Amino acid sequence: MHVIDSHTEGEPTRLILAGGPDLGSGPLAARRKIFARNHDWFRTASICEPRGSDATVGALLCDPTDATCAAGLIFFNNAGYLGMCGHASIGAAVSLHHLGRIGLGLHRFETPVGIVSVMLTDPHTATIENVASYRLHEGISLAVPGQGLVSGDVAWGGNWFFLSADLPCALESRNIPSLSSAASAIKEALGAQGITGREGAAIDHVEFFGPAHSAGAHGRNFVLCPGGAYDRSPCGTGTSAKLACLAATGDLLPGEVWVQESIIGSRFNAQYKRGENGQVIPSITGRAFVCGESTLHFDPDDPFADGIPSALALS
Ligand code: PYC
Repeated sequence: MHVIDSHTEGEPTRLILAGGPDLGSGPLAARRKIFARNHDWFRTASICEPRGSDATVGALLCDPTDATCAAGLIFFNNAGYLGMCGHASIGAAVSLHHLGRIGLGLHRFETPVGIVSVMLTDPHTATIENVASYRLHEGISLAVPGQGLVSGDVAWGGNWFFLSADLPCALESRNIPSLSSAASAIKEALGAQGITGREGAAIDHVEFFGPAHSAGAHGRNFVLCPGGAYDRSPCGTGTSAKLACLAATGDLLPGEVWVQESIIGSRFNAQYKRGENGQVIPSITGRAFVCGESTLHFDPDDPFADGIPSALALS
């Protein structure tokens, strides 16, 4: 299996170039179902330990069904499958450019939740125009064991998010373990109390937000991804969900720039334009760097050939 690794503002992406499972040529959402049903071992084998890490997001490069798209991408992590992934779309664009497969300029990628466009402005910088994003619920009060009542919004940014400014501790990198366990308790409480996204979809990302630490940024976040890893980047879909909430309250106007800082201090520049039915179309700009290109080996005698699922994904 041939892969290229990059990180986008600190968050790793492994783009699978060749050697993936045959998923047919249907719509990407259908191919993702076939992937999950028949080839899930491939997900853990390619991105979990010992070949990857809990933080690694996989992007399987597929032929798009839409001829205007440069590529199809199916995203996955240590716990399962993602709808869209902002940082990995930026990572994939930079990696495909590094390989000489796409040039600078505008490209379209097909994903299981829709088409996104990517403007590669230099070999490291890309702006994705994400799928339409919106706030579904405002100011939900959630009873969370050990934390009391936590208030937050539910929003779609290509994945489902619960966004809260009720912080269990300061948004500092030294607090990542406490932020992770508080966010994970919130996720469990959402499930237990039947609070979901549209059509009963699980809210599988939790985002805390608060004031920025560095000059020029507008906010800092901490995002817990499904599977228990935190996003090292400001999270493309999480920033999109945040823009949808800011647009809903009138705190950010179309075209105004929102600089989102991550828990490790990396940044995305974000803005939105109005979409249909009160939705917003977010644009997220970030930098990615290629950090490796390799061939993964799968020895039939290796007891961990299919990867070691993360303890959190198992719990
Ligand atoms: O950038 O959208 C994102 C993302 C989702 C999960 C990890 N990163």
